[in-house]
Amino acid sequence: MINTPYPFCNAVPRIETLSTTNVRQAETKGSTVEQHPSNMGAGTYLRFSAKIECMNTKTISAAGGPATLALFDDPPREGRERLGPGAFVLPGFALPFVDALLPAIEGLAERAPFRHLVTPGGFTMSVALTNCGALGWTSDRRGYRYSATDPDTGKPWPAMPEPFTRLACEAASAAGFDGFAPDACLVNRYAPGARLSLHQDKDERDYGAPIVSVSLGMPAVFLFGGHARDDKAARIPLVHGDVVVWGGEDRLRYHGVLPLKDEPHPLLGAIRINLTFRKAG
Ligand code: MD3
Ligand code: FE
Repeated sequence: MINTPYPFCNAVPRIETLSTTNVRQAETKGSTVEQHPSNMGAGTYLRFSAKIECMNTKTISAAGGPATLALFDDPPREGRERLGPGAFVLPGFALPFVDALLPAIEGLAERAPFRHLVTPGGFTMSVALTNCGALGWTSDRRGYRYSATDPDTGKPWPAMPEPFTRLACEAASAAGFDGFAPDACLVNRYAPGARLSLHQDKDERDYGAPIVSVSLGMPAVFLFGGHARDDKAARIPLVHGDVVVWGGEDRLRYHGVLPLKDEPHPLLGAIRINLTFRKAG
């Protein structure tokens, strides 16, 4: 288990203040030491008790010896990849927002905890979820629906944090959908092995608005299918910070997520978080 500073990853934080000598010592003992992502001050490090093997990391030589640099130190990946007439991947678009998103997700999870819902067919979803915004997506034996309240607490879902709304709107604009005003944000949490089988998103009132999806943490392979369940699906690898926008003709395509591999991410550990922004009501 990797320690991360975010309890929604079910891991205990290990944030330490270390001197250069301490860093070297910890590394000799097999720990991986990284600078704390949110600039808590010089000398603040994240200490991982085991070596992390992860894509998106590179080892550099610095004055204090080799150190692992995490994704947020990589050069920004820019541009726009077209998947279909109305579907775009914006690689790394969410990276500048990550420092604001993660504490906000932590706050949401305290008020509306992640849970594994049961589908109308009686299966428990491998993905755990929660919601924020005016409407939240839920499922039980009676069906799928959007609800203004959390069925677990009877209270309204937490408000959509400001950085969520800003990221969703800016991403939609970058993909050519101006004026996106999401009223629902579904937060999906994947552990290794969790998956989402092929489905369409049809519970929203208006299919005219796009859907914006933000990937955080472990990488995933996204399945981008056609308008019939049996159409061949393209496999789209998505990594931490990627944003996908789906609208227009592509809005009702079948899609899903392959079972996640256990490829821990330096910030979130063995977790993938996906934020899905929708205009539901
Ligand atoms: C493609 N979640 O919660 S949204 C979902 O990674 C869901 O957790 C995905 O699918 C996840 O329903 C990412 C991606 C998405 C949403 C709507 C689409 C892809 C789409 C509509 C058409 C085509
Ligand atoms: Fe979906």
